[in-house]
Amino acid sequence: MNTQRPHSDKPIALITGVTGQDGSYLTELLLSKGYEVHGVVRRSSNLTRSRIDRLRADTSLYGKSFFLHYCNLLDITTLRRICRKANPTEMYHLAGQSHVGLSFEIPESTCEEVAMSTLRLLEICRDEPPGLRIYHASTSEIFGRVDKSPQDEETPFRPTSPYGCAKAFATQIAQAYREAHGMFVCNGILYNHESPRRGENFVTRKITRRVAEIKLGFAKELALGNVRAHRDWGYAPDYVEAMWRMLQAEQAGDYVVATGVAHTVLDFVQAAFAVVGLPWDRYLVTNQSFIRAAEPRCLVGDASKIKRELGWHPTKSFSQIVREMVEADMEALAKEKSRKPE
Ligand code: G4F
Repeated sequence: MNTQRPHSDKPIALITGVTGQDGSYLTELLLSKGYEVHGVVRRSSNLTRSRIDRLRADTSLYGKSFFLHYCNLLDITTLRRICRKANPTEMYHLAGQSHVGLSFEIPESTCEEVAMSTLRLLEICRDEPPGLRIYHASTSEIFGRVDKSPQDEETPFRPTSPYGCAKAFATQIAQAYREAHGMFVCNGILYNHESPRRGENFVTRKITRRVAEIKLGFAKELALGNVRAHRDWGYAPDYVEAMWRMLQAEQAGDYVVATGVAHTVLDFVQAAFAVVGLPWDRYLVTNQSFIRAAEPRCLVGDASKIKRELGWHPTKSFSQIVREMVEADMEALAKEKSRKPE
């Protein structure tokens, strides 16, 4: 079936990975813009106390302009059915195993989820009526062993992890479908982006959570791996704005989304301890088990293209992001403590 897309008076978005940091911010952004939003949720996702809990509990939204559908990304028949039912004008593909370190432990399932699921989703979209716009969540990890900084859309792919390899495939297959089938598919090549909603197994949130625990007397040390690694850390709500802008462009393309400023993990540690007024060197220890088999070189992005063509700009500095995350963790921990009986 490949008939014309029926006219709808409001834009409709389908989001895979809706319960994640980015999925939750994107849902809020799209709802605020008047979209009908359909989220695809893995059966195992913990939906109670999840990042979209507030939206699910809002009876003026849930079941009216916000809908959830259960589906594993490998269940392609169900995914196709959901797509038919939701009839989206925009598809945001964010789902998949996203922890780089873990991808060395579970490379096959990472590649299945990240690479093959993107291909399968593109195949579904190819059979949809024309006009569907697709966003694929690519990543700076595709650049890996870089020989120049900052990187841009022309930088060659030299991934260093199973995750990076899977994303490189997914990015290239999205480009191939854009060229071969004329589909509107954008790759957002996003550098690290953080917020209080970041998962606790990523280094920034691990640091801010542990700093709050140390400050409030629940922990004694912060154990990390390679603190010399460089990353270009931005603010997650800015990055979902970039995703949306890509799908409003006249033409589909690939865009680097980054701040252009690199910091080390140690910079982040120092900034986080400074927020609570504690000396970082008293608490930081190295744990070899967090050191990865391989690391990319200095990842820092040149976002000139998206700034020039789509008017996107980052709104928060490194130190503002660190402060917001530490303060949010302090507040959440203090609340948890007041709820627990002594
Ligand atoms: O926070 P991370 O785990 O993020 P990483 O590996 O850069 O990946 C994140 O950003 C990518 C780019 O947007 C995404 F594609 C990906 O899905 C994910 O969102 O690690 C950052 C750095 C690494 O160099 C790591 O080796 O921190 C170093 N690190 C040092 N100690 C640690 C730790 N990372 C973690 N997770 N835990 C540690 O204890």
